[in-house]
Amino acid sequence: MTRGRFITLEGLEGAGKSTALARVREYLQRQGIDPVMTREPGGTPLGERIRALLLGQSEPPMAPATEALLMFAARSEHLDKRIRPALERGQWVVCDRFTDASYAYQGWGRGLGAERIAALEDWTQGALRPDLTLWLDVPVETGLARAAGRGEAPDRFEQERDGFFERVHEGYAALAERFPERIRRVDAGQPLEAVLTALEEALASAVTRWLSGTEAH
Ligand code: T5A
Repeated sequence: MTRGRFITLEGLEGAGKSTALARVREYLQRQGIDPVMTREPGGTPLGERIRALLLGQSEPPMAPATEALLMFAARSEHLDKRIRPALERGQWVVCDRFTDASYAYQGWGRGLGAERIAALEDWTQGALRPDLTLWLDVPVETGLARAAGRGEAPDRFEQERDGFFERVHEGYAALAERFPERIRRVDAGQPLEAVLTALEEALASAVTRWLSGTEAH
Protein backbone atom coordinates (compact mmCIF):
# COMPACT_ATOMS: atom_id res chain seq x y z
CA MET A 1 0.00 0.00 0.00
CA THR A 2 1.41 3.42 -0.99
CA ARG A 3 1.36 5.98 1.78
CA GLY A 4 -1.15 8.80 1.33
CA ARG A 5 -0.04 12.36 0.72
CA PHE A 6 0.17 14.88 3.54
CA ILE A 7 -0.79 18.48 2.73
CA THR A 8 -0.72 21.36 5.22
CA LEU A 9 -2.01 24.94 5.11
CA GLU A 10 -0.23 27.73 6.92
CA GLY A 11 -0.44 31.47 7.40
CA LEU A 12 -1.23 34.23 9.84
CA GLU A 13 -4.67 34.71 11.39
CA GLY A 14 -7.10 35.96 8.75
CA ALA A 15 -4.97 34.60 5.89
CA GLY A 16 -8.02 32.67 4.66
CA LYS A 17 -7.03 29.12 5.58
CA SER A 18 -10.53 28.04 6.63
CA THR A 19 -11.94 29.32 3.35
CA ALA A 20 -9.08 27.75 1.37
CA LEU A 21 -9.50 24.34 3.02
CA ALA A 22 -12.91 23.90 1.44
CA ARG A 23 -11.38 24.62 -1.98
CA VAL A 24 -8.56 22.11 -1.39
CA ARG A 25 -11.08 19.43 -0.49
CA GLU A 26 -13.25 20.15 -3.53
CA TYR A 27 -10.23 20.05 -5.83
CA LEU A 28 -9.04 16.71 -4.42
CA GLN A 29 -12.53 15.22 -4.62
CA ARG A 30 -12.66 16.14 -8.32
CA GLN A 31 -9.48 14.05 -8.69
CA GLY A 32 -11.22 11.11 -6.99
CA ILE A 33 -9.44 11.60 -3.65
CA ASP A 34 -11.44 11.81 -0.43
CA PRO A 35 -9.00 13.34 2.06
CA VAL A 36 -9.08 13.35 5.86
CA MET A 37 -9.57 17.01 6.82
CA THR A 38 -8.15 17.99 10.18
CA ARG A 39 -6.56 20.85 12.12
CA GLU A 40 -3.97 21.81 14.70
CA PRO A 41 -3.88 22.32 17.53
CA GLY A 42 -6.63 19.71 17.81
CA GLY A 43 -7.79 16.93 15.53
CA THR A 44 -8.44 14.37 18.31
CA PRO A 45 -10.61 14.52 21.46
CA LEU A 46 -7.55 15.05 23.67
CA GLY A 47 -5.99 17.44 21.15
CA GLU A 48 -9.15 19.57 21.17
CA ARG A 49 -8.94 19.79 24.97
CA ILE A 50 -5.34 20.93 24.67
CA ARG A 51 -6.47 23.43 22.00
CA ALA A 52 -8.92 24.96 24.49
CA LEU A 53 -6.05 25.41 26.97
CA LEU A 54 -3.86 26.99 24.31
CA LEU A 55 -6.41 29.41 22.86
CA GLY A 56 -8.17 30.29 26.11
CA GLN A 57 -7.01 33.09 28.37
CA SER A 58 -4.20 32.26 30.77
CA GLU A 59 -3.45 34.24 33.91
CA PRO A 60 -0.59 34.45 34.73
CA PRO A 61 0.52 34.27 31.08
CA MET A 62 1.50 30.83 29.79
CA ALA A 63 5.29 30.37 29.56
CA PRO A 64 6.56 30.05 25.95
CA ALA A 65 8.06 26.60 26.61
CA THR A 66 4.74 25.37 28.08
CA GLU A 67 2.98 26.63 24.96
CA ALA A 68 5.42 24.85 22.64
CA LEU A 69 5.22 21.59 24.62
CA LEU A 70 1.40 21.68 24.63
CA MET A 71 1.42 22.19 20.85
CA PHE A 72 3.63 19.13 20.45
CA ALA A 73 1.64 17.10 23.00
CA ALA A 74 -1.49 17.69 20.90
CA ARG A 75 0.52 16.94 17.73
CA SER A 76 1.88 13.68 19.11
CA GLU A 77 -1.66 12.50 19.87
CA HIS A 78 -2.85 13.68 16.45
CA LEU A 79 -0.05 11.83 14.65
CA ASP A 80 -0.62 8.67 16.65
CA LYS A 81 -4.42 8.53 16.45
CA ARG A 82 -5.23 10.10 13.09
CA ILE A 83 -2.47 11.27 10.79
CA ARG A 84 -0.17 8.24 10.65
CA PRO A 85 -3.00 5.65 10.56
CA ALA A 86 -4.68 7.52 7.68
CA LEU A 87 -1.44 7.92 5.69
CA GLU A 88 -0.59 4.25 6.25
CA ARG A 89 -4.05 3.23 4.95
CA GLY A 90 -3.20 5.20 1.79
CA GLN A 91 -5.54 8.09 2.62
CA TRP A 92 -4.52 11.67 1.99
CA VAL A 93 -4.51 14.08 4.93
CA VAL A 94 -5.10 17.84 4.72
CA CYS A 95 -4.24 19.70 7.92
CA ASP A 96 -5.03 23.32 8.85
CA ARG A 97 -1.63 24.25 10.35
CA PHE A 98 1.14 21.87 11.43
CA THR A 99 4.73 22.13 12.68
CA ASP A 100 5.63 25.14 10.52
CA ALA A 101 3.24 27.04 12.83
CA SER A 102 5.33 25.94 15.82
CA TYR A 103 8.47 27.24 14.13
CA ALA A 104 6.78 30.53 13.20
CA TYR A 105 4.76 31.22 16.38
CA GLN A 106 6.87 29.62 19.11
CA GLY A 107 10.31 29.61 17.42
CA TRP A 108 10.16 33.12 15.94
CA GLY A 109 7.13 34.77 17.61
CA ARG A 110 7.95 33.74 21.19
CA GLY A 111 11.68 33.72 20.55
CA LEU A 112 12.31 30.08 21.51
CA GLY A 113 14.47 29.59 18.43
CA ALA A 114 14.32 27.03 15.65
CA GLU A 115 16.67 24.51 17.31
CA ARG A 116 14.30 23.74 20.18
CA ILE A 117 11.39 23.30 17.77
CA ALA A 118 13.52 21.07 15.53
CA ALA A 119 14.33 18.82 18.52
CA LEU A 120 10.62 18.43 19.32
CA GLU A 121 9.80 17.89 15.66
CA ASP A 122 12.35 15.09 15.33
CA TRP A 123 11.18 13.42 18.53
CA THR A 124 7.47 13.66 17.74
CA GLN A 125 7.49 13.05 14.00
CA GLY A 126 10.58 10.98 13.25
CA ALA A 127 11.08 11.35 9.49
CA LEU A 128 7.48 12.37 8.73
CA ARG A 129 7.14 15.79 7.06
CA PRO A 130 4.33 17.23 4.92
CA ASP A 131 4.61 16.53 1.19
CA LEU A 132 3.26 19.99 0.38
CA THR A 133 2.63 23.12 2.43
CA LEU A 134 0.48 25.90 1.02
CA TRP A 135 1.52 29.13 2.74
CA LEU A 136 -1.16 31.80 2.50
CA ASP A 137 1.01 34.87 2.80
CA VAL A 138 -1.00 37.86 3.97
CA PRO A 139 0.33 41.21 5.27
CA VAL A 140 0.00 41.30 9.07
CA GLU A 141 -2.39 44.28 9.15
CA THR A 142 -4.65 42.81 6.47
CA GLY A 143 -4.87 39.44 8.21
CA LEU A 144 -5.58 40.91 11.64
CA ALA A 145 -8.22 43.25 10.22
CA ARG A 146 -9.97 40.31 8.52
CA ALA A 147 -9.84 38.23 11.70
CA ALA A 148 -11.23 41.15 13.73
CA GLY A 149 -13.94 41.68 11.09
CA ARG A 150 -15.50 38.32 11.98
CA GLY A 151 -16.76 39.95 15.16
CA GLU A 152 -15.73 37.06 17.42
CA ALA A 153 -13.92 37.51 20.73
CA PRO A 154 -10.15 37.35 20.03
CA ASP A 155 -8.36 34.23 21.26
CA ARG A 156 -5.12 34.34 23.29
CA PHE A 157 -2.94 34.58 20.16
CA GLU A 158 -5.06 37.21 18.44
CA GLN A 159 -4.49 39.55 21.40
CA GLU A 160 -0.72 39.59 20.84
CA ARG A 161 0.96 42.94 20.10
CA ASP A 162 4.51 44.35 20.10
CA GLY A 163 5.68 42.90 16.83
CA PHE A 164 4.61 39.32 17.60
CA PHE A 165 2.89 38.78 14.25
CA GLU A 166 5.70 40.51 12.35
CA ARG A 167 8.12 37.97 13.87
CA VAL A 168 5.73 35.13 13.02
CA HIS A 169 5.58 36.40 9.44
CA GLU A 170 9.37 36.59 9.31
CA GLY A 171 9.44 32.97 10.51
CA TYR A 172 7.15 31.77 7.73
CA ALA A 173 9.20 33.67 5.14
CA ALA A 174 12.41 32.06 6.44
CA LEU A 175 10.84 28.59 6.29
CA ALA A 176 9.63 29.17 2.72
CA GLU A 177 13.12 30.19 1.70
CA ARG A 178 14.65 27.15 3.40
CA PHE A 179 12.19 24.60 1.96
CA PRO A 180 11.29 25.89 -1.52
CA GLU A 181 10.40 22.41 -2.81
CA ARG A 182 7.81 21.79 -0.09
CA ILE A 183 6.42 25.23 0.76
CA ARG A 184 4.46 27.00 -1.97
CA ARG A 185 3.70 30.66 -1.29
CA VAL A 186 0.28 31.96 -2.29
CA ASP A 187 -0.31 35.73 -2.23
CA ALA A 188 -3.27 35.90 0.18
CA GLY A 189 -3.48 39.70 0.20
CA GLN A 190 -5.53 39.60 -3.01
CA PRO A 191 -9.33 39.39 -3.35
CA LEU A 192 -10.63 35.99 -2.25
CA GLU A 193 -11.33 34.54 -5.72
CA ALA A 194 -7.80 35.40 -6.89
CA VAL A 195 -6.35 33.74 -3.76
CA LEU A 196 -8.38 30.59 -4.34
CA THR A 197 -7.33 30.42 -8.00
CA ALA A 198 -3.63 30.78 -7.10
CA LEU A 199 -4.01 28.19 -4.36
CA GLU A 200 -5.64 25.70 -6.70
CA GLU A 201 -2.87 26.20 -9.27
CA ALA A 202 -0.17 25.51 -6.67
CA LEU A 203 -2.05 22.45 -5.44
CA ALA A 204 -2.76 21.16 -8.95
CA SER A 205 0.86 21.33 -10.01
CA ALA A 206 1.92 19.08 -7.10
CA VAL A 207 -1.04 16.70 -7.34
CA THR A 208 -0.58 16.24 -11.10
CA ARG A 209 3.07 15.29 -10.55
CA TRP A 210 2.14 12.82 -7.81
CA LEU A 211 -0.74 11.21 -9.68
CA SER A 212 1.31 10.85 -12.87
CA GLY A 213 3.85 8.94 -10.80
CA THR A 214 6.74 11.20 -11.81
CA GLU A 215 7.58 11.89 -8.18
CA ALA A 216 8.05 9.11 -5.66
CA HIS A 217 7.80 9.56 -1.88
N1 T5A B 1 -0.54 27.90 16.70
C1 T5A B 1 -0.96 26.78 16.04
C2 T5A B 1 0.74 28.00 17.23
O1 T5A B 1 1.08 29.01 17.86
N2 T5A B 1 1.59 26.94 17.07
C3 T5A B 1 1.23 25.79 16.43
O2 T5A B 1 2.04 24.85 16.34
C4 T5A B 1 -0.10 25.71 15.89
C5 T5A B 1 -0.53 24.47 15.18
C6 T5A B 1 -4.78 28.53 16.12
C7 T5A B 1 -3.75 29.39 16.81
O3 T5A B 1 -2.73 28.54 17.29
C8 T5A B 1 -1.47 29.04 16.88
C9 T5A B 1 -1.74 29.83 15.65
C10 T5A B 1 -3.12 30.39 15.86
O4 T5A B 1 -3.00 31.63 16.51
P1 T5A B 1 -6.87 29.00 14.70
O5 T5A B 1 -8.15 29.63 15.07
O6 T5A B 1 -6.90 27.58 14.31
O7 T5A B 1 -5.89 29.28 15.90
O8 T5A B 1 -6.14 29.70 13.51
P2 T5A B 1 -6.34 31.11 12.91
O9 T5A B 1 -5.28 31.36 11.94
O10 T5A B 1 -6.47 32.10 14.02
O11 T5A B 1 -7.68 30.98 12.13
P3 T5A B 1 -8.40 32.14 11.46
O12 T5A B 1 -9.77 31.64 11.26
O13 T5A B 1 -8.20 33.43 12.18
O14 T5A B 1 -7.63 32.35 10.11
P4 T5A B 1 -7.96 31.78 8.72
O15 T5A B 1 -8.62 30.45 8.81
O16 T5A B 1 -6.70 31.86 7.95
O17 T5A B 1 -8.95 32.87 8.13
P5 T5A B 1 -10.44 32.70 7.63
O18 T5A B 1 -10.51 31.82 6.43
O19 T5A B 1 -11.32 32.37 8.78
O20 T5A B 1 -10.71 34.19 7.15
C11 T5A B 1 -10.90 35.23 8.08
C12 T5A B 1 -11.94 36.22 7.53
O21 T5A B 1 -11.38 36.86 6.41
C13 T5A B 1 -12.19 36.67 5.25
C14 T5A B 1 -13.03 35.42 5.55
O22 T5A B 1 -14.24 35.45 4.84
C15 T5A B 1 -13.22 35.55 7.06
O23 T5A B 1 -14.29 36.41 7.36
N3 T5A B 1 -11.27 36.48 4.13
C16 T5A B 1 -11.06 37.39 3.16
N4 T5A B 1 -11.60 38.61 2.93
C17 T5A B 1 -11.15 39.29 1.84
N5 T5A B 1 -10.22 38.81 0.97
C18 T5A B 1 -9.67 37.58 1.16
N6 T5A B 1 -8.74 37.14 0.31
C19 T5A B 1 -10.09 36.83 2.30
N7 T5A B 1 -9.73 35.61 2.79
C20 T5A B 1 -10.46 35.41 3.91
